[in-house]
Amino acid sequence: MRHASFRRVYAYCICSLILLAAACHIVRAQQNGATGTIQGSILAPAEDISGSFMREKKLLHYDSHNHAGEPIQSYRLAELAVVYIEDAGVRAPTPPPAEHPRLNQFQMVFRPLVLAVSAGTTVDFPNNDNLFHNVFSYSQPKEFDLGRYPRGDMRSVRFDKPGTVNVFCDIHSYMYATILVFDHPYFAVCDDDDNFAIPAVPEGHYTLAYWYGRKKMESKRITVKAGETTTVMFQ
Ligand SMILES: [Cu+2]
Repeated sequence: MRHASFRRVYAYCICSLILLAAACHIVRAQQNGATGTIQGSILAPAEDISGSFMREKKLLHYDSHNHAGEPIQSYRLAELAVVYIEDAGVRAPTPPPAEHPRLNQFQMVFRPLVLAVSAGTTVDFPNNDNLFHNVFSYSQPKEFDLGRYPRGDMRSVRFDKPGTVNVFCDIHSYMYATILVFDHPYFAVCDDDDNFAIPAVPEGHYTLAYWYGRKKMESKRITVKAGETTTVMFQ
């Protein structure tokens, strides 16, 4: 019995030392400027998620409430795809952006569909539709309910804890978006040419994940070396 318990303590100590060594390595790499770049591209799924989603849900409600004749905007890739390191291993908080990122309510959907922010960032939720919307979340990193508010109003939420926050509207049950909150700066939104770049990543081994639309699609083990560029393709 005592022997088994000793083994558990021994294993715990070894694991702690490994994690500590990894964290120290990243901090040292940051201090030394021993960083590399991750860059690459994604191949968006053949299914047009934004097109099918909008046809299925939004058109039912859009015409009677909104700007007559205005074409419905599909999501751009930058509103759908985020690439990020899952296991940065140590907190590397970054100052929140001077300008609050926005999760718009426009044409009966949240835009973007996925929003990536650093912990400590305040996100604005403007209502740009000709009817009331609501914004709420029951997710563990941040529970909130902004109530119902009309066109032209905007409410804000600060996200301090890292994690995945699922956001809904209690009036339109299909309205949904995801806010990914990170306690490190190693994430990037894909541009409209399918490319992404994450600069100044401390050298080391990581898991790089790719989120598209409503879910994580794929993750890959990668190695970042100082002064080098690691190229990653997701499809
Ligand atoms: Cu709504």
